[in-house]
Amino acid sequence: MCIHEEDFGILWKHTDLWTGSSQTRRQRRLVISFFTTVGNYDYGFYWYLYLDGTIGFEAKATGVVFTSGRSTEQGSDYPYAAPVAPGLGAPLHQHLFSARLDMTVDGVGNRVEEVDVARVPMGPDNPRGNAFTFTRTPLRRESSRDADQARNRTWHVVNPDRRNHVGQPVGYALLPQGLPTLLADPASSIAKRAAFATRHLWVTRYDPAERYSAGDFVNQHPGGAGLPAYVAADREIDGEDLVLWHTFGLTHAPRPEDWPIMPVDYCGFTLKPVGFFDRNPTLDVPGPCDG
Ligand SMILES: [Cu+2]
Repeated sequence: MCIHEEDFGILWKHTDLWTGSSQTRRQRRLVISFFTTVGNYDYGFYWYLYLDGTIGFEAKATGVVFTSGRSTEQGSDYPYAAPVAPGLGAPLHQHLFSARLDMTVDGVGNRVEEVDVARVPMGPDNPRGNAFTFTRTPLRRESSRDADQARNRTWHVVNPDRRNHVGQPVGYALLPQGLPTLLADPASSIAKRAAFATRHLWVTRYDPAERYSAGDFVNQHPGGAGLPAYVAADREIDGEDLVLWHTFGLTHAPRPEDWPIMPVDYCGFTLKPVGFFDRNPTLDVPGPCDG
C-alpha cells in the first residue's frame, strides 16, 4: 500500500479581460494505491481523492501478455489473436473489474437515478432542433436496471431527504467510461460464472454477507452465484442502504508494443459531486503566492 500526495495541474483559473486580474489555483490529489501480481499480469489499483470532492479510481494493467505459438499460415487474418512478435500471438481478451461501492451520500438512505442524455424532437418547443435534455429514471427495485448503455448514461446517487441550497437532493454521480462489458456469449460458462460482468451496474440492498460480485467461491461454482443470487429476491432499493457494483475494464487487442512487457494500460471510473456542495468547495485553496 502506498499513500502520497501529488500536484495534478489546474484546479481553476480565470483572467478578467477588463481588469487583467488573474487567479489560478492548482489541483492536488491524495493517491492511495497498491499493486498485485496475478499470474502473468500485474494490476495496480489507485484511488485518487481530489480537492474539489471528486473521487477517481484507476486500474492499471501491465506485465506479460498471455501468448501462444502462431504459425505463419495463420497470417494476419487469424481473427482471435493478434501478432506480438514473429511466430508469437496473444489472444484478444478482456480485463473486467467489479467495484463494490457501499454508498452513503450524506446519510444511509440513498436513491439511484439513471441519467441519460436525450434528444428533443423538433417542434414548437424546439424550433431549431438544437435542444437536448436529460431524462432521470429512479431505480425502485433491484431488477429495474435498463440494459441500454448507448446513451451516455451516468448514475446519480442522491439522498432524497437532504437538499442543497437550490432545492436538489444532494448527490454524487458515478461516471462510467462506457467501455464494453462481457463479450462472451450469454450461454457461455464464463457468462454464467461471471454474470457481474454482463452489466455496467448492479444495485443491491446492503447486506454485510454480500461482498463478492462473483460469489464466495469464484473458481468453483457452476454459475449463478454472486450478483444474480443477490438480486433474486428483487428487494426495494429506493431510499434504502445501497451498494452499487460497477463493472469496468479493458478490451485488450495486444500490440507488438505490448511485448515483451506491456506498458501500463488504464481504465476506471469517477465519482463526482453533483449538488452535494452548495458551491465550488475549493474557494479557500491558497494561491501560488499565499505560501
Ligand atoms: Cu490484457
